[in-house]
Amino acid sequence: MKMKKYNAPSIAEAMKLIRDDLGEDAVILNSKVVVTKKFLGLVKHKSFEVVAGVDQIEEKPILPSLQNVQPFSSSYLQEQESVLSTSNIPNVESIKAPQDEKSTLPEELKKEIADLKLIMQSMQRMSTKSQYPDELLPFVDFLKEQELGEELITAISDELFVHSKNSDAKLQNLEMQKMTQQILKQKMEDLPIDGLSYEKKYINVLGPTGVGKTTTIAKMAARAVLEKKKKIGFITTDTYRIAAIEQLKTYAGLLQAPVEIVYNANDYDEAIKKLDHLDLIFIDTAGRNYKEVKYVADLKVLINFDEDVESFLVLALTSKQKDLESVIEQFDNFSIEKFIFTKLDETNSIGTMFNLMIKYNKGLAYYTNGQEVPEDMEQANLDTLLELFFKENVNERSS
Ligand SMILES: Nc1nc2c(ncn2[C@@H]2O[C@H](COP(=O)(O)OP(=O)(O)OP(=O)(O)O)[C@@H](O)[C@H]2O)c(=O)[nH]1
Ligand SMILES: [Mg+2]
Repeated sequence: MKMKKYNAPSIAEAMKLIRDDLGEDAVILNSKVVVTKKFLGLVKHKSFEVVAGVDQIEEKPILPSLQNVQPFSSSYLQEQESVLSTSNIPNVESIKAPQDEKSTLPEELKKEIADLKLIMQSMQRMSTKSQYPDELLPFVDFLKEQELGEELITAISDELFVHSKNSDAKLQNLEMQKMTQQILKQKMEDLPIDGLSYEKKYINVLGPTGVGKTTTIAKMAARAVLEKKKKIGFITTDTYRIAAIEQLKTYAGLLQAPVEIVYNANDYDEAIKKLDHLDLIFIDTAGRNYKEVKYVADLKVLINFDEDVESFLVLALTSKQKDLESVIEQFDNFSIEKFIFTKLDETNSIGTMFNLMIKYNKGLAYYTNGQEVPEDMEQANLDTLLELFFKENVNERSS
């Protein structure tokens, strides 16, 4: 058996090196994580060392004698070249049988081409799927269904792979869950994950149209009054729609709290003075298309973002991750420490929460799971979030 040692930053990359070097019949004999330290041990670099081997077999020519074979026409070759150049992994289905050579090709060669096509199809399947052992694949698929980001999935799968190679027993689902939770925990443990700090007087709630800003403010305000016995008030800058003001006034009425409506920066200063005697002031903002740069700039002029303000960006989990990323980037220069995710009850996959928090280094204050005020909201907690990730259905998640 021919044996070789490979070193790569991820298992996927190591597998590629092995396949390229030793071929598809190579087997993994051993693997381990290697941590190297640089700069007096301050910087740690992780890589994977994989030992692979392959039985050496006598090479036999695959194709029969090609003496009588006519070459393919240059137009056919050009056509196939353009198919291959459009993607890294060629789509085998798109490689057509040569039309004009049909009559001149010997039967034997036609059969060889058909066989080659089958081999390529199976290689294509292998290259996309089986870089991990079979026992890991359903779990990797689950992570994908949860819409966890590709980088996170690779990091998790690599660790599981190394663990499975180094243990005699088959990895059980529960064990894989625990390891995944541990990996995500390591990546998130420095993020601020909890509810309102109750240390700042002003609470700004920002975000795109219809995500649940006003409803979430009502939920937070109700809890501040009922659970923390705080004296609260509201300011709304959403003066574009009568219904929006009425919506906030209804909630304020139930909590017997004052509401100030603010049209410009002067009104804002007045409102602040009027509500100065209160413990907490919740500021509701207009839902506007976040792509309107002017709206985001106007917000900055109107609302105070000084040190006595806690600002939250509200994002609905029913939106596409790419769109949520644009929103986050649009609000980049507002000092937002924590997200609030809404409409968890309307989705089955919550990987997006983890992706965004890790990518943008932001914490989480609450996630909401329904329209009822104040009950349909959970204060964020890292361990609960990690448990939630593996709960099977939305009803359990909403409890
Ligand atoms: N299913 C579900 N619906 C929610 C949730 N939170 C809010 N909603 C609903 O979403 C709709 C919009 O909520 P609002 O609170 O008015 O949203 P908004 O961000 O203030 O909207 P604009 O002020 O128009 O930008 C309402 O019908 C809410 O009841 C939630 O967690 N789950
Ligand atoms: Mg609103």
